[in-house]
Amino acid sequence: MQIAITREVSRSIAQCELTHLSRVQIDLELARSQHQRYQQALAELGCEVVSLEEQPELPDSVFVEDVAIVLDECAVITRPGADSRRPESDSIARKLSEYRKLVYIEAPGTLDGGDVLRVGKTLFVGLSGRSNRAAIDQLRALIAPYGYTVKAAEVSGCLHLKSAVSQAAENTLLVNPRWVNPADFGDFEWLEIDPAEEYAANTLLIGKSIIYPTSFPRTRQLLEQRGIRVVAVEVSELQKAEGAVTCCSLVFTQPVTSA
Ligand code: CIR
Repeated sequence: MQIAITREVSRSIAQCELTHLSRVQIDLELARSQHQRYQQALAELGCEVVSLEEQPELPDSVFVEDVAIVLDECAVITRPGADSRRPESDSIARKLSEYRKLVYIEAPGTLDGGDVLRVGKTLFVGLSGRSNRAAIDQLRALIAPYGYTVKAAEVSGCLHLKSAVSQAAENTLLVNPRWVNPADFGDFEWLEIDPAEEYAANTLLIGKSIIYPTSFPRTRQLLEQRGIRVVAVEVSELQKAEGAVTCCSLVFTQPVTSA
């Protein structure tokens, strides 16, 4: 069974962190209904959605991906690169402790989950404005005992590694080659986004389907031509907060225990 942890959109999302985008008005009600539909897509794809309550004082708290990395053996509680986001960790850690042993990234390390692309036993970690080498070294030491390999990858021009590259199918990565170097990622098949859609490389793979924004029709066509099943969601308001589809959930497998 797959669990997807999500969190309701904060009423203060208009005060979110922005790095590469200019601030434009966010329609809170629309953001919330788009987020509802996103959660519904997760449920339709077989996830049990565990929705945490709103954190009114934490503008970016809907973006739960950034505060943890959930592996089969443990959950790594990150130390987000933006000061305003550090208080998001506590309640996610409490919830995750119901499922996993917790381990922590500590100062001077900073790490956003949006910088971590996990493919099998390999974790690619973006060196971005949010995540640094100290955190990468800590992460490597924390999870090496479980057989994981951690590889650093330079990111430029975007917020997180997964703004630039994400997994679209078992052996296929969707990439914007202007923001990362494909050579850093080994032997995967590559699908390049349509160059007219620079934010199109972030997709959330659940089973054999992907949750994907409606705002990138050209890249969506490329994905579908590869035989990838796309569940399209409208996320315009979350995109204005520099979010995308991976960042709104923490998805992990939980063995079904028999009574
Ligand atoms: C931030 O700048 O931290 C938020 N406004 C957006 C975070 C999006 N997270 C993600 O893509 N993993």
